[in-house]
Amino acid sequence: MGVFWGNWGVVSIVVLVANTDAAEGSINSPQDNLNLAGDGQFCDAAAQPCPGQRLHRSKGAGVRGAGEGEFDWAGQDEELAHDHVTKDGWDGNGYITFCPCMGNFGNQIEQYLGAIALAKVVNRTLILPPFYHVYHRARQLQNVPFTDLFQLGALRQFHRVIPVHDFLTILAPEHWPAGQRRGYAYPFGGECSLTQSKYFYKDLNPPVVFDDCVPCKLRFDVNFSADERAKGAIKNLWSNSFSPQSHPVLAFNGPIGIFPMIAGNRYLQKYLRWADTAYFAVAQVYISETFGKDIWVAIHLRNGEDWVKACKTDLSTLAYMMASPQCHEKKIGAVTKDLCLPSIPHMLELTLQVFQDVKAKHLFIATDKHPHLQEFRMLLHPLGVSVHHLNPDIPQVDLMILGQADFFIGTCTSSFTSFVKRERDANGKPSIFWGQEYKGFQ
Ligand SMILES: Nc1nc2c(ncn2[C@@H]2O[C@H](COP(=O)(O)OP(=O)(O)O)[C@@H](O)[C@H]2O)c(=O)[nH]1
Ligand SMILES: *[C@@H]1O[C@H](CO)[C@@H](O)[C@H](O)[C@H]1NC(C)=O
Ligand SMILES: *[C@@H]1O[C@H](CO)[C@@H](O)[C@H](O)[C@H]1NC(C)=O
Ligand SMILES: [Mg+2]
Repeated sequence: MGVFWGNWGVVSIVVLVANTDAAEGSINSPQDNLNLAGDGQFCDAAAQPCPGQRLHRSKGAGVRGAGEGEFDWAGQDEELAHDHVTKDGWDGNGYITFCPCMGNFGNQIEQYLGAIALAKVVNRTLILPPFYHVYHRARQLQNVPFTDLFQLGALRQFHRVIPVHDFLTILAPEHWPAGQRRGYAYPFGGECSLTQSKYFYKDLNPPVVFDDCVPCKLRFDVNFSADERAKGAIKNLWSNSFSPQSHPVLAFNGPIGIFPMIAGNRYLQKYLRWADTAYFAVAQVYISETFGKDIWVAIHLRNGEDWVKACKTDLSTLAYMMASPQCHEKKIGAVTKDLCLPSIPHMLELTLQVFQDVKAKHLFIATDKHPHLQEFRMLLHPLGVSVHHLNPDIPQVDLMILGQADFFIGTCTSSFTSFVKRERDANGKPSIFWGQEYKGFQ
């Protein structure tokens, strides 16, 4: 069934953390192994498109996931991968879109997955909004198109989607003309305001101006693993309130999926496949040059100032915190300090247990702030294990790498970790979390 927004105490923590995320863009940790800093080859701050520069590689050339996931998307089905939308291709069942404008990348992806689930159930085409922002070493990238990071065709295996730019340039002029555009808002605090969306949609290309604002009271998410009857009830409620005839385009001013996302929708991650970009190539080259055919363990350390502050909350009163439902049941007292911000002794102890067990040759450390290289090297060099840290130009490269490790240790409360965990689950790769007793990777 749908889950209503509730538990305002927890929601307000999420908002607090999302706001402080803005300060964490600069990643100052030292580099190791591969020097990408200032390398204009991958992302020239002055040039477009960025970061989604395409590689012109031959069909099926070693794209991630080949033979691992449920489908091998490499170079398949050009029909699905490209837009052949014409102005006659209007979907009579209507469209839905949103602004993924809460929090950072991990949060935005969860909002995206919630939106994908809802679009599927209400059977409207999802207009794919750009990511609100993506951090880059040189500058913050605003409104990064979905297709700069992910494959269109993979998502189309699940549902009808269209990039917002195509929608606005091909379909909107005739079917959703200026002067008839309504924005939709969840009534936070009872107000229907388009301030936020005006800001967001005005930055689209072409920009969207709304003439009207419609409050939406259907404040719940779809649980994709729920039964068809429950999903049918949601569909009916939505179609009765917003028929495609009178509400052809539901353009929301904010996220339409809750955070943290509903567990039943996590598997939808398998339809998010990294696009074949220069960034993806950086990750692949790094992996093959650093690890070769050896077994390697990857860890995610979330420890920037915003995180340290968030984890100072009185955890004992919370049933869950931020992304923590990914690693435990929601119950009071379940969030411990080591789940949120693991201590160095705990991290070293768990890492040692893992290396004694899995006999890997390398450790890869991804972090928003402190990689603790010295500590991990002192621990692992005696075992003949080498320790690596990349500090890439954009955090997505770390995600690409973390997803492919043989073993992964993540931060339970972090949605950056959640991305990795969901992707690894989809590919049958094992993961564990800091702050939990080590019981092996089975
Ligand atoms: N490069 C890099 N950046 C990270 C890492 N962990 C966190 N970040 C940055 O910090 C942000 C954290 O925000 P978010 O993705 O919403 O995840 P959450 O705050 O941990 O739930 C990320 O989007 C990145 O910009 C990491 O391991 N590597
Ligand atoms: C969903 O929408 C598509 C496209 O408009 C349509 O072809 C299909 O019949 C719809 N499915 C249902 C179950 O209504
Ligand atoms: C989602 O649906 C499944 C199957 O009906 C159920 O087991 C699960 O508890 C639901 N989860 C949520 C968060 O509603
Ligand atoms: Mg965040």
